[in-house]
Amino acid sequence: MTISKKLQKWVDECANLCKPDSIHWCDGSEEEYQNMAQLLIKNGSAKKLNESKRPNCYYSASDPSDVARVEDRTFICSKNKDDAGPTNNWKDPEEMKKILNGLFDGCMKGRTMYVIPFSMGPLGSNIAHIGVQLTDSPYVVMNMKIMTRMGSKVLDILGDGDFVPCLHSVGYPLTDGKKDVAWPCNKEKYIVHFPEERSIWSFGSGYGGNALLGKKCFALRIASVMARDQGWMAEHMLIVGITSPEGVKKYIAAAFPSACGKTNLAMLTPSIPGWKVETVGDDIAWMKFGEDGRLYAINPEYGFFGVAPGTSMDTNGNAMKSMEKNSYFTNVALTEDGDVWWEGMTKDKPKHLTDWHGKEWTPDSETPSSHPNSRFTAPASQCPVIDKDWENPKGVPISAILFGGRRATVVPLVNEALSWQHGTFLGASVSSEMTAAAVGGKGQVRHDPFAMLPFCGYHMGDYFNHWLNIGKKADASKLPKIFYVNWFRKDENGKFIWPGYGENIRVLKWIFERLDGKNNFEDKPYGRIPAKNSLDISGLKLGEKDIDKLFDISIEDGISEALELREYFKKFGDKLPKELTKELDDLQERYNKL
Ligand code: SAT
Ligand code: MN
Repeated sequence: MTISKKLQKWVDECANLCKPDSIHWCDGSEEEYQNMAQLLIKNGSAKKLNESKRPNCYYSASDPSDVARVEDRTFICSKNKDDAGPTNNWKDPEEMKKILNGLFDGCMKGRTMYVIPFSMGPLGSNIAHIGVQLTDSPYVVMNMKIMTRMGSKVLDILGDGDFVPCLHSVGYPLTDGKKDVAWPCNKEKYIVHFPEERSIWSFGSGYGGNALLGKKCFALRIASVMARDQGWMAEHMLIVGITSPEGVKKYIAAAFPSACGKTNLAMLTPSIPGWKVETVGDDIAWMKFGEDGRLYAINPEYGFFGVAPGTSMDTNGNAMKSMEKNSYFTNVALTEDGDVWWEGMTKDKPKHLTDWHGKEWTPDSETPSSHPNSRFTAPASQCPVIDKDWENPKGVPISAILFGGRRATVVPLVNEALSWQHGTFLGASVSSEMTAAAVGGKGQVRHDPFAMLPFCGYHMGDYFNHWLNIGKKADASKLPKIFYVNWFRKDENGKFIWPGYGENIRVLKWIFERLDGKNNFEDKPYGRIPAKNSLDISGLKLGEKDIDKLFDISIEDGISEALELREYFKKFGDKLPKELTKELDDLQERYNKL
């Protein structure tokens, strides 16, 4: 292991502050992983699942107060408040450091501090970046091993280069003989980013994006700042390769808010013959221009941290197969024979389970057996349809970008942007019903531009501008085409109209044809939709009326949506690019002409 002076100094400083009993440098070995598991099991924090059912798999249940990202405790501490913008919580960095220094002082007493060197992206790729996370949670070490490339090999590549320092503590010191609990955490939580310093401090939570700092904190919030400064893109997008029956392959990236089906789309099993979908990533895309002027994407992650409930052999067989072994399950239910279960996994509910609270559960129970934001952590390499180029250090060339959200009304099944600028406007206009992935507000429609609302590390108005600049500097003919999709349209009885999942290939097929320049579209004020009979619905139990409903937007609804968006855009003040106002004016004019 090569440890640079800079890294050693930072680790020493953090150890002086956090005062752990010992320090462990993670080498990333399997032996180390199993040692962590034993520690957790001994502490009552984890269980090993039945080896013959789910080899090398572990399970934890969190504290009921620590189950999802805490957006109201997440801060972007840029020097100027204006650089964090109206969509982020902000505090002066010096003031925040004072608070954090207080909280972290002695916070690891009685515990071990683990040093986790990790690479976001294939080791040595010039799109990849390195971080080092310090944590007092063995659960985090295990999950980071699945989610990132981690251990001594990363230090060898790092040398004395730059890394993003990520300091994490569950905030539960074992002082004065205090006994540990199964899921240590703290009522007080702070998920803090210092964009100028490019550093992350996270206190009080052990769950998901709050604690696995390579994911949202680094690969999105800090990386979005790096991307702005260096002319690339860090996006909340899945990446898939789609191959047509003729054997032509194109890659697309797609942005959806958390828990809106990115993992399902990334591993889709096509319902129509001849089409193939292969997975590069299911949550985050880092994209840079290649020498040929096209945008290339890598998946900075190494695993999937997917929502469990609703995942089944029917909805996402590839995810189910990805987690057959070497995986970690959090907040799902346990079966009598030592396996896992969650709502929607099988049609028949098991007669008896232990729910995520550790209580007995039967189908008559009034609460679900698994938390709605319960998760599986599984190695991406285990996905049966992982793309052969998923670890290609150069990335894969992107032909289309999709935006989407959960909207019961007003947003059509699919809609093509007229240009990169119009596509940027569509991205900025994304709104979605909130899900269990964040604490609070479930079901409420909220604006979530580019599905980046909780993840943009700087002023969202500047982010819009960064997107426009990418478009200006590129050769337009080589840029991905942009589309907006909505699988979640409901009818007057509140039922989903579109079957979704594997049937979404039908929409991808139309998109594919549009990328090939086929003229099978019709103009609407908001963009281009499939011309009559050009969406392949053969074999679906949908009538023409249903299809019409999927695209139906009345003039009044369209205009009121535009007016509402104009109101929302005011939030960004002078940072709102004039190009977006122009797109809004044009949209309204197109409606007025009808
Ligand atoms: O941020 S998490 O990784 O906990 C999950 C999500 O919001 O996608
Ligand atoms: Mn996500």
